[in-house]
This record gives sequence, structure tokens and C-alpha cells, in this order.
Amino acid sequence: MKRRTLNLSIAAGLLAFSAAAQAQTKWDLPAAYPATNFHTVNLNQFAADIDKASGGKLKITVHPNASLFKAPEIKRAVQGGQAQIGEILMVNFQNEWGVWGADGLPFLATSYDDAMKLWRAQRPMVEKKLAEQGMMALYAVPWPPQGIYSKKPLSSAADLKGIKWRAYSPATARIAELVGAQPVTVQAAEVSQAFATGVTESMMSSGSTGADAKLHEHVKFWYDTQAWLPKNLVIVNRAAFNALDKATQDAVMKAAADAEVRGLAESKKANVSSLNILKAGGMQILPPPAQLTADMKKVGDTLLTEWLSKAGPEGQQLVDAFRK
Ligand code: PCA
Repeated sequence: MKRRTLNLSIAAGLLAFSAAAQAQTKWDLPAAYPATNFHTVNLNQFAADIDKASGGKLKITVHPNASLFKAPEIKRAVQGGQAQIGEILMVNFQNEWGVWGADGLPFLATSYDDAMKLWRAQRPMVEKKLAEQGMMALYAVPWPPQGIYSKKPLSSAADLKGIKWRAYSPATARIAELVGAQPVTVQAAEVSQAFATGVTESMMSSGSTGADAKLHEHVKFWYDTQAWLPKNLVIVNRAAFNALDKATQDAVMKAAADAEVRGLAESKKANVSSLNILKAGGMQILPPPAQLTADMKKVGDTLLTEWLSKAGPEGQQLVDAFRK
């Protein structure tokens, strides 16, 4: 009798244990930027919010700095279910589909307000595209405005001829070609090393990535061209999302909406703080000389024309919706 009771209680305990194990879902979230970057800090808060709101049912582990997948591989990993959720840089995927690259077009959307306006125009298209690919969009956060880092002072685009230029996307590589620089594609996680070893000597990016990479140790000038604000987007595998119960799905969507608002505010703060870090490290933060601005605007016009011809009616529709 005694023995039977014991066996039953063990069985009951095992049942309760396996129910708890089943009720807890674990997701991996590959991200491409350093743990201290504001995007990554925001991702960790997003994960903590979901943990709390779901009563510990959904645990998301953020893997920063391209430690799980390299930046250009994250989208495919989420699509294939190797990761349930991930953070991508939309402009990395411009060759697959033009709309991904709209926020990397120089001088189309140049302020935070415009970046979010462009996102509102992009979002329905992006949602449709991701749905076709078995994924969903959760939230997007812009990087701070993009300027030009250079080892030597610049007065016009001609000063960029022949220099080794770090690109992070098809558009930043194309800019290099148009100004006669030598593009080398290097993802953010390797920027510090690329400049330290002389593989690259200039690039367009935000103060945030420059500060992450301590670029003031290698580069003395940053020209504040405010050319565009590319966005990171958090995407989720549709089947993984569908497998959650309704309350947990709601917790994810609510945390995503909060993360989008919080991320925008943090990006604005990072814009100021990162430029201060670079300045304190001895970098000159300068307005672009008039000729450099004029030259880069021309480059921007070329990129927009080329992009429109590739992106087709969908691209035009997006630009029209943004400019309305
Ligand atoms: N930092 C990222 C993308 C845009 C930015 O500001 C990078 O340089 O890779």
C-alpha cells in the first residue's frame, strides 16, 4: 500500500514536471550587433518583458554580435526555423527585394520622423513579403543618421577616390563604386578589426557603430551628412509563433510595440552619446563641406534612379506613399 502511494506520487510529480517543461518555450534570437549597442539592450528588454508578461512561459535568449549567425544569414535562419526569432538589418536584403533597401537610399528619408514615416509606408509591404516567406514582422528601430568616416579630411567626393571603403549593404557598396572608392563588405562585428588592420579606411555609418568599434582610435573625421537611417527589424518564424498559446502571442505583440517606441527613443539618445564618445576620443565631428554634400546628393539621385528601375511599380508606390 505504502509502496503504491509512493509510486503514484512519483508519477504525479513526473507528470507535473513534464507539463511545466512543455509549457515553457525557449527561443533563440540571433542579433548582429554588440551586447552594449542600444539595439541589443532593447532586445534584452523585449525578452525580459515577454518573460514577465508570459509568466515565464516564453524564454528568449539574445545572441549578440553575430555569435550565432552572421548578419546576412539571420533572415534565412529564422525562415528555416534554425532560430525562431531574429534581428536583421533590412537593407542587407535589397538584392532579394527592393523594398528592403528603401531605408538605405541616400537623402530619401533623413530624419527620425521621416524614417518612421518611411517605415509606416514600408510596413504593410514588408508584412506581406514576410508572410509569403513564413515569417512575421515584430518591430523596427532606426539606426542614427549615417555620416562619412574618413582617415583624412574631405572637401569633396573626389577625396574618396581610391580609398578602401567599408560597405555593409549593396547600397553602401554602390556608393563606393560611384565615388571611385574600393568597397570591402565588412559586417559591424568586424569593423574594429578592419580599421585596425588597414583593410578599410573610410565608411558611411552612424556614430553608434563608430563608438561601438572605438573608431576614434583609427579615424580622425566624421562628416555629419545625415544621409539615411537604416532600420533593424525583428522577425519571427510564423510556425514558432503559431505554436504559442494566445496569451503568450499577445505578450509578444505587446512587448514588440513597446520595443519599437523605446528603441526609437534610445536611438536618438545613442546618436548624441556616441558622437560625444567619438569627440572625447579625439575625432572631429564636422558638418559636410558644401561640395561634399552636393557630390553625395548626386550619388543619392543615381541610387534612387537605379533602385526605382529595379524595384518597379512597388518601389514607386512606396516612394509615393512616403512622400504623400
Ligand atoms: N550601423 C550598422 C548599420 C548602420 C549603422 O549605423 C553598421 O554600420 O553595420
